[in-house]
Amino acid sequence: MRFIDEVKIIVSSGHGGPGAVSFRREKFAEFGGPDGGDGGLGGSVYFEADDGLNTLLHFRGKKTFAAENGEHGSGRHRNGINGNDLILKVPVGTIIRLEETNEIIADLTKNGERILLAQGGRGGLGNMNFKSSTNQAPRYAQPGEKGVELHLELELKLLANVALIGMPNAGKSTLISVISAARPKIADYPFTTLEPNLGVVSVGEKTFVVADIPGLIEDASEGKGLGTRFLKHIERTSMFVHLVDISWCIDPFEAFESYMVVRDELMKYKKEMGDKQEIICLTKIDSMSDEEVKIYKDFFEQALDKNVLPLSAVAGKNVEKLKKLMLKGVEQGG
Ligand SMILES: Nc1nc2c(ncn2[C@@H]2O[C@H](COP(=O)(O)OP(=O)(O)OP(=O)(O)O)[C@@H](O)[C@H]2O)c(=O)[nH]1
Ligand SMILES: [Mg+2]
Repeated sequence: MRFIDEVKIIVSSGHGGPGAVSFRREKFAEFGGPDGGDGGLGGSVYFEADDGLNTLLHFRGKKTFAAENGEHGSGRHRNGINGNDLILKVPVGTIIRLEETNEIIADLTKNGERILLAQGGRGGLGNMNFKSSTNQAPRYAQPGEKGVELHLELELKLLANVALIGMPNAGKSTLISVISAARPKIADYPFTTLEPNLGVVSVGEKTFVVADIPGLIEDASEGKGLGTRFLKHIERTSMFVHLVDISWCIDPFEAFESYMVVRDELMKYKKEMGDKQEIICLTKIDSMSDEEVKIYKDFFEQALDKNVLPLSAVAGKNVEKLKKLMLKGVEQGG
């Protein structure tokens, strides 16, 4: 399942501070020896892989990232303060290219891996370094070395954290279109989704990736329908959100049966699929009365001994709540 998140940014390391020209002042001598200190080192730019991040979304909206410059040296042999380094966190799996040549200069594959991309400029030497037998009073200090500016392209192949599952027509694509920028084709007949869609969902500062796959039908694991062709793509997600359309059912038994069909197919595909975290949503509740919804909710909760969430993607009912539950599940991993 290919979905690529890309951003272009400019990073620059800090300039080194210039060295100082200064002479010691003493009571009876107008000029003592040279005592100008060195400039501070410019800050460097590092990239660090962090498995708490799932997307490059936090780079959107800002284009340039700079480490601090080193400070000037000063008299009395005082060296300038070094500029702070800048550490930019990126998700594990981020590839960094030079924009101009397309050359890959970093490929961050392990959590905590840190690489130096732009070295800060060296501080210039102060005049205290240039005293010699022929020049007792050098009036010269080095300028600081310039920092480096790099135009970069960051690229991340997204892996889904959450998969939406359910029968055809359950409302999976509608939900992903409401919670993310994904714009899948939606239609009122089974099997509209032919290829999985991925969408990035934000909750406050946090983001995660949701996959919408074609619906699963009975005997999907034996090759019926489209669903299981895509099950391998969602094996690595931390959780499932299982959508059950209750709006068409005659009674809760029928709804529960349709839930079990999907569960069975998942587990026939691979038994471990049944152990993943699962949020169950009863969908399309905008077309039902509260009393009706409650009957279904109670039935499911008693049968499964866990909470289920009534949902309407169209009316926005419990959508925010679902996003928070998803985030919690993603953070717990699984
Ligand atoms: N009333 C109502 N209709 C909905 C809701 N969500 C989806 N629908 C409708 O249900 C139909 C199917 O929705 P989809 O989002 O395409 O369902 P899907 O689960 O992606 O279907 P497949 O891709 O076939 O598996 C469409 O006509 C939607 O407009 C909802 O919250 N309320
Ligand atoms: Mg769909």
